[in-house]
Amino acid sequence: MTVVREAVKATLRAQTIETPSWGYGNSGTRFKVFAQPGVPRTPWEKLEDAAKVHEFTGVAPKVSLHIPWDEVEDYAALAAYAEDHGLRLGAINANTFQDDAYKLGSVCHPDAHVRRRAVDHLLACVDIMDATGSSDLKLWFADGTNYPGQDDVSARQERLAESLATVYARLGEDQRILLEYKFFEPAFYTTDVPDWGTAYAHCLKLGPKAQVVVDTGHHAPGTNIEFIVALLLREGRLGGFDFNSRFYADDDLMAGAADPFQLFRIMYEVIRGGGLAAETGIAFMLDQCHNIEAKVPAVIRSVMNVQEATAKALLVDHDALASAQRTGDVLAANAVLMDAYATDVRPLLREVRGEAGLNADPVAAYAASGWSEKTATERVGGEQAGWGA
Ligand code: AOS
Ligand code: ZN
Ligand code: ZN
Repeated sequence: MTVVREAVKATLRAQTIETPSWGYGNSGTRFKVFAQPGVPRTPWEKLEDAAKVHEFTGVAPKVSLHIPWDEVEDYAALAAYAEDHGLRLGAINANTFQDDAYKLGSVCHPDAHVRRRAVDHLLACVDIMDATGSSDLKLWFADGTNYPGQDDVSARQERLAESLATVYARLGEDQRILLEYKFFEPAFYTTDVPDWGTAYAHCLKLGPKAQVVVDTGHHAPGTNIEFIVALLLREGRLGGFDFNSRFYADDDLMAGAADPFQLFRIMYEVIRGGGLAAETGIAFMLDQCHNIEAKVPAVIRSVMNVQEATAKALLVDHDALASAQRTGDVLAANAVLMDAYATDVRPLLREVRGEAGLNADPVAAYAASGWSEKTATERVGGEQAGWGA
């Protein structure tokens, strides 16, 4: 038992969760963006906030950027600034959805000029990755149609494949495409990458440096996300997660807030498939917006929720489970999982933090640090970080 506990603690210590730069900025719905005092005004200040999350949790050393929301003159300098703050720059998120030119799509647009513009942006993102040392180009396309007959759905797939192939050819040896899917929004009739199957098919065609991202908010209600995770992991095509919570659609609420049991089930499949091992390269990212709650503590809470789900999933008794599964003891097998889920892992995580020289309670430690008061005084005129919905 002690051996198991020590192994679980070692895995939890080694866990890495990547936080999104846009989660630190002001955000809202299409109805209203509520500005908060002290929000970062620049990418540099977003990194300062992200550094606080890492300082108090010890497991959030990477930050995803979004281009152009995090546009700077010198990306190598931004990477150096991250390093000075104990961080590394993670995925570069491209944006082919906020220009007027993209009304009918970007990489799937019927006009070759618009497609070229979108592809050029993606290639520019790879240039940025070269400068920052990031290995991941994260692609989510808002492309789709609103009405039957609006465009040729199959031709759009062809354009998508062509555009992706151009970008794939530009990738460096240690770089990859992480392709995200989402079943609706902003398009309402067809979406060009609506589901894991479409993303997987494109990744297969592209080659081994293309993998799928599972954003937990991007599925129809009732979808069994952990099955998708198990399948992609098995096929070597699970590139990473965008963790967040949803009650209705792509709500981007704090990970583990709406359905901690689902997060546990996902983490169980990750662990079952060996996905926590660093060599699999699975990126455990958050993709969230904190519209009404304080941002830095919300990111801290989300990181802790992922840690708790991971800890519970690590506690699943594999031998007992395998034996119950072998003998067809449905109730016993289910009980093994439920026992792990019902375990209060907070004492274990407090221990892990204490042993790492951290305060056992990251939220309280952050509150006591005075960072939110300091930034509220010093950062006057924080802008919306880009994401409005
Ligand atoms: C959009 O719904 C996707 O979740 C994106 O991953 C992300 O929220 C956006 O691209 C911000 O970078
Ligand atoms: Zn996402
Ligand atoms: Zn989303």
